Amino acid sequence: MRTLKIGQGWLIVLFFFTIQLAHAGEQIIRFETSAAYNEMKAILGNKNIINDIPQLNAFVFDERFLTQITSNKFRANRIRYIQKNRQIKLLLPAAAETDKAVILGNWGSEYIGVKTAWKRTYGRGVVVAVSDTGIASSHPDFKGRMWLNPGESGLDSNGKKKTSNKIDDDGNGYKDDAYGWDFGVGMSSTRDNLYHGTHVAGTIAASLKSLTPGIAPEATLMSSAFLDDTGSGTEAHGAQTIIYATDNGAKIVNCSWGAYGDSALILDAIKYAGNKGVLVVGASGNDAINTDTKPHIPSAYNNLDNVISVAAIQSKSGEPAWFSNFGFLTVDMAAPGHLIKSTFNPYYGASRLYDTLSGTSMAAPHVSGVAALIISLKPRLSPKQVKDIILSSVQKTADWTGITVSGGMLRADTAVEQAAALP
Ligand SMILES: [Ca+2]
Ligand SMILES: [Ca+2]
Repeated sequence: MRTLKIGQGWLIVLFFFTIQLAHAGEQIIRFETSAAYNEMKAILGNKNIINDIPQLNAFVFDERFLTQITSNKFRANRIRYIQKNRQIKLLLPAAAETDKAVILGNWGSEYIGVKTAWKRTYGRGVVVAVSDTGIASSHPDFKGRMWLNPGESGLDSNGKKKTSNKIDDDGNGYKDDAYGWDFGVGMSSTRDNLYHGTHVAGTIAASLKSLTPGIAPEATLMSSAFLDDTGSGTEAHGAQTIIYATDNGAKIVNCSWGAYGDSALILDAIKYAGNKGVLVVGASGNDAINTDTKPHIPSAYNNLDNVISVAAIQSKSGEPAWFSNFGFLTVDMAAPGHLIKSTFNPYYGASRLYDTLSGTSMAAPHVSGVAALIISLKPRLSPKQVKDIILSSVQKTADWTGITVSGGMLRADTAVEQAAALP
């Protein structure tokens, strides 16, 4: 991982995401019905099923079984799709930059008018899932902010702690998932495998006492992780982070990751979330390209009512950040994403609690934070209503007209006032 060190120990790191080579020989299959899915599971046997996604009648299997699954026409009729289980990986850009990060402070939250919005709400009562590398939950700025699964905490009937009794006490399919889940390692998510998720989480809901308070500093953070210490994860795990968050009470899922191409499974996971009233916020990607011609997912699924795709604003100038993807059809709006100071994983590298990062990864959580403020005020709003408020309350500018759906930049103050005015 390349980083560039500039004055006072600040690190400037930019994240570029793309799909790498297919994950070694894994395929994802989705069946039309649970009957066909159960039948194929029985035929293949548990030991040959790498990953199981019952909510979508889907599972991951080794591709050496592909012929066995597809050769029977009767079964093939009931297969909705088969796709490779590709790998998603964080990448760094060709060029790093030096800039005056130190003097910018918390420009992002100030720029969108968050202090005015805070007169109405701090986002209390809303669970925001961070689909990422995990969250360094012991960071002091997350005190009281982390989600605790009520069904996996306290004592069981034998007097053992539900957090560690190796029993799926709440029956949600995951043993001891008291602190969310890390799909990459297959256990409860208590740490950040890198530092990316911690930074994103801080922008959403670092506490008011933080040096860098989040946009919704009383919202609750759920870690639904899948990216490892190299920033890699599979498509199936990415889809599962969205499904897990949905099933366990999150109202918003922040996806500061992505890939080029298409993914039937991730699209289905997002639809699953939408049907259960969950909003997905996606980063538009960092390759300075038009994603209308080269779709970047999940952000380019913004034609769905429950997806908002977010580009990055250059620090304070209001212009598109030099790296930000854009798209008249596929990018909804812009938010601060350049030289953003937020919480950092204290266990990564030279210990520090804050750092400054750039990327559309940093822009998306500004929107997730505003969505949390809106839902906190009006919990009954649908994802579409929340999206409509956020897009219709943007500050329109010439810079963003024609290259985004809304033509403008996130406004926390205007969005929250619009929500407050609703019956
Ligand atoms: Ca459980
Ligand atoms: Ca348990």
